Amino acid sequence: MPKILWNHCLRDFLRDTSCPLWLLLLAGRHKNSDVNRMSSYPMPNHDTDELFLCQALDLARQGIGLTSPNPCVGAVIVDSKGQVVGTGSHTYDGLKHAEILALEQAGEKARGATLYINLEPCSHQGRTAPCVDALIAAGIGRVVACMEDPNPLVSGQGFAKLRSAGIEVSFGLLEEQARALNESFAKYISHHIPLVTLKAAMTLDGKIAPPQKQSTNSAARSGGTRTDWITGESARAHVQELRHQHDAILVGVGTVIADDPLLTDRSGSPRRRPLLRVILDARLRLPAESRLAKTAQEDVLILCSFAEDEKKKQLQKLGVRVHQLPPADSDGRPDISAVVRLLGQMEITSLMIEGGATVNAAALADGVVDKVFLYYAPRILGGTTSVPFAGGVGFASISDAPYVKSARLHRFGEDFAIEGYLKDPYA
Ligand code: AOF
Ligand code: ZN
Repeated sequence: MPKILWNHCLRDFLRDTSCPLWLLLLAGRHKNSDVNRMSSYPMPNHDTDELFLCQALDLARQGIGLTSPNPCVGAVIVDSKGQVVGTGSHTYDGLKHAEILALEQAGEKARGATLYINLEPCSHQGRTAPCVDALIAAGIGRVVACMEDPNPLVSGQGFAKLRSAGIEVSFGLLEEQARALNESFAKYISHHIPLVTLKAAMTLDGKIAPPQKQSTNSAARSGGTRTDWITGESARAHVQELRHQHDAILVGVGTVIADDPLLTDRSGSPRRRPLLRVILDARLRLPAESRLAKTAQEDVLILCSFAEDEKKKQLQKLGVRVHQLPPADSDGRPDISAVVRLLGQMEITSLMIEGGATVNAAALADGVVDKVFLYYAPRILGGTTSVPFAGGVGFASISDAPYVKSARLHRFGEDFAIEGYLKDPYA
């Protein structure tokens, strides 16, 4: 078993569960030994279930970047002696669902065995046949899942069909982790629009940049390498992980002109579709010599209201996609809800908005933001002309201001981040 699975598992146990010490020692032992030997340890059922579900969740996480617009799903089949006889991890291009891959590995050994899976097995005909039928046919005796499938075509019907075939079904263990893993799938499959995360890196006093003159095109000034990062290396590496989890990233053209960013996923992990780089650019000001335009391979999408024909052709020749949307304000900016709907039509399940201040404010004002990931460095910039996290007119009263629920704190050396929700992705 890949070492990373157990490492992730242990981290989750330490963070999210009150795992007994003996179980941690046992899991530690598995790092260097064969997981199949688990059967020789007398363990209460609940903890064994949690351990195998943890393994299924780790297999599911291997699909991040490879499953969208489908969910991340991992499956583990364990026989009556506690031996792992099959595992599966879904990828969209691989077509087969995780439980089918695990069943194929298990073969005859699936009879009477338990399936551990992070998501309810499907009961509908999609690109593939219903998994519940295959599980019933293979003689699976018990199914332990983390959560119901939020897909309205399934939601509960998979479990019902398994139960009516005499299979013992339980779900709800490690549900919080499982729901977090597939939150963008849940939003997309129910509403056909992406989950929108607003990300920003700022000083403790909420500034994203010093007064504009000093920060303008710092990357271009220093030959493409920025020297004025607010947060440190470890927080910035985490941003790459966040980009890897997303289908699309969006910034305003002002940010492109000021910073000349690349907006690519540099996590180093594989992905099935390139990160779609979306620029809100009402008047098609994107410089043809920007790094974005120079690296475009149909993965840069400009959303504009007015497009001068010659500039449009010039950018399109470079591999930039240009799409016109009706202007929603006097400056010609499109409505961000219309942008989000358009991205949903392109099978974008997750969108990360990375600024600047005008776009951040518009996204909050339009009510499209589902969650925030706000990074803070221990600095205080001060001043009335430095750039705030969100510009515009702001909210008129405390009661109008969006409330961030279920906030979690992450540490990155001396920097930290707040991850929290403005809306429930499963609502
Ligand atoms: C997956 N992978 O491992 C499981 C899924 O069009 P299809 O046949 O690929 O069906 C996709 C749906 O199947 C998906 O929306 C979800 O409801 C369900 N379960 N999907 O992509 C899997 N188990
Ligand atoms: Zn399925």
